Parts: sequence; structure tokens; C-alpha cells
Amino acid sequence: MTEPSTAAANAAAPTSTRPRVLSGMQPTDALHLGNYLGALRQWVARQDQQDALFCVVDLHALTVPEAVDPADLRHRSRAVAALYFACGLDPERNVVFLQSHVPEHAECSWILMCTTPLGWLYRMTQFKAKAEGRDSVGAGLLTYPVLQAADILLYDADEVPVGEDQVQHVELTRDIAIRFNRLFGDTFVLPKAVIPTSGARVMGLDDPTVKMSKSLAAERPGHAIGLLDDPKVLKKTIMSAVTDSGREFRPEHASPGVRNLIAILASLQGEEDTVVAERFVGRGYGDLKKSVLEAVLEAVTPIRERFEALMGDPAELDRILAQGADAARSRATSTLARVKAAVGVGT
Ligand code: AQP
Repeated sequence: MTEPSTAAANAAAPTSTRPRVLSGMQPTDALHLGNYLGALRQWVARQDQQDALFCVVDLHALTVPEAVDPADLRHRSRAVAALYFACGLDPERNVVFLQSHVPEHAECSWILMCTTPLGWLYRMTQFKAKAEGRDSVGAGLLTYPVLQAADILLYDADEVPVGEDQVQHVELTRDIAIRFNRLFGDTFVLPKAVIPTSGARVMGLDDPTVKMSKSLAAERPGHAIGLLDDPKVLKKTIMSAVTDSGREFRPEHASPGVRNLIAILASLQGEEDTVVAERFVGRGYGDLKKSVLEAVLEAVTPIRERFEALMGDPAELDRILAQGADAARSRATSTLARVKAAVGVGT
């Protein structure tokens, strides 16, 4: 991996005609195909057309403290960064960093927390889903979308490339910025979510009525296609995917599980769902699953190989992340100074 000198130079550049982009992932568990098709792949595809920062949002991983093993979190955060690079993000063209290395995120989040109505947070569907059935819920689970707003607003991001499940949070960020600007004068750029045309919502293979998610993958073998899963595990997961009682593919009767497999294959092959569906009319589900397996292996095998090489040189990975954090901080400090001046603190 090469020196991220351009990333640092980009960070110092005052403005750019390219859209400013910010996105990130939580290092909660192993990343899956939904994370790749919904987010990572478009980060990589557009890296020449944008001025982008990508973080590993490790502070967000603390929202369910029962699930936190400190040594494991430290390792996972680096592993997620390595996976960003293994999927093709170039540290020379993007600023890549760990959220906790830039303390301005937490400080900005506090100021935004004070202007965000509680009702807005209680309405978030992710909060409702993640709080459901728990005896006790930490305040961070409720307020983390405000930290996410700080992540985005600190970098004057115009665009936030995410999967469909995160659109509500990006809209909340926009509302938080609008409210702040109204109360304290124009301070924040208003961001918008950008979702991919395919792969924006990959569903679980064991239950196609729920989205593929890292937390469910940790509890349920067969739920997700892990980007780093062993080929044997991938085969087992994909060949056991839930379909329906039929034997062959009929588009007009396709169940959610079958439609999910078609959508995954279409997204991996860069084709329309209808075009892929046409090819499988009258063919057995086994054929469809084998094609999905082949397409998945073709996509993830080089990613896994690059990931292993990157994880084999932890000092180099840390060096790149330290440079990313410096570049991110130089932008975050100037926005935070603007925010503090607007509200009358820190001066
Ligand atoms: N199933 C999915 N299909 C398409 N995109 C998806 N993303 C997540 N699941 C799918 C996108 O991946 C990015 C990861 O964001 P995150 O790590 O902040 O968490 P998340 O959205 O809550 O993702 P997970 O995998 O479901 O994690 P857990 O289970 O930990 O909550 C986002 O851009 C997301 O839209």
C-alpha cells in the first residue's frame, strides 16, 4: 500500500467541484454482501468523481455495551478498515480513518444533541428494532443517530452513499442541520443520501423478510453471505437459502427468497433483475443457487486475498489510519470551530 499523500493534500484543499462525500460502517461484526452491494461497492466505483472521507464508526459500536469485547473491538475496527482497502478503496484518493481517532465527532455530537428533539430519535426504526426485547437500553442506542449526524456534518458532506436502511438516518441528519441553521445561522451544509440502483436492500438468506444484517449474522449461521467467509461456508449458506416449495423458477410466482437470490445475482453481474430472471425461467432453484455461488466467489475471493495481505502488515495499516485521522481532523476542527462560534462556546 502506498503513502496516502493525495488524501492529505485533498484535506487541505479549501473547496472542490466534486461532491464532498462521507460514509462509514460499524465494526460490530463481520461485514456481509449487503454492506458491500449497498454501500462499499459504490464508494469504490465513484472514488474518482468525489472528494470522499470514509470512517470506521467504532464509537457507534459501543451502543450495545453487552456485546463489546475491548480487544476484539480494537481488532475489528482495523479489520473493517483493511476490508475497505481490500474492496478497492484507495487511501491516496480517499481519507480513511477510525471515528474515535477524531475527538471532534463526540464534541460536535453533544452540541447537536442539545438541539435535537427527543421525539425525532424515538421515531427511528433502527432504534425501535434494536431496543425491542431488551431489558435495558443504553442512552447511546437512542442518541447514536445524532453522533452519525455529527460524523456527516463535520465534513460538510453533500452526499452520503448508504444502503436503504440508513436513509432515515441521513434524513434525520438533514433535519438536525436545518434546525441548527435556523437557530444559530447558516453553519451546516445539508447532505442527501445516495442509494445504489441495485443491491440497496439485500435480504437474509435464511429469512428473506428481514434485511441481511451483521448482528443477525452473528447469531444465525445461514443468515448472511460474509465477505470473508470460507468458500465451504459460502456454499452451505447459499445452497441452503430459503426459496419456496416449488422446484423451478416462474417469475410470476417467485417468493421473496427467490427474488432475493435473483436480485443478488443481478447486482453482482451488473444486470437488471428482469434480465437475469428471464435466463432462469423454467430452470431449477439449484441452478440459480449455483450461479449465485459462482458470482459471489468471483467477487469475494480477491477481496479475501487482499484483506489477508493487509492484515499481515499491521504497522502499515496503523500508519495509513493515522494519516487518515490527521487529514480528517484538519477538516473537522475547522467545522467545529464554526459550530462553537455559532453557539457561543469555546471562545
Ligand atoms: N442488507 C443490506 N443491504 C444493503 N445495504 C446494507 N447495509 C447494511 N445492511 C444492508 C448498508 O451497509 C452500511 C453499513 O452500515 P452500519 O455498519 O452503520 O450498520 P447497519 O446499516 O445497521 O448495517 P448492518 O449490517 O445491519 O449492521 P448491524 O446488524 O450491526 O446493525 C450502510 O450503508 C447500510 O445502509
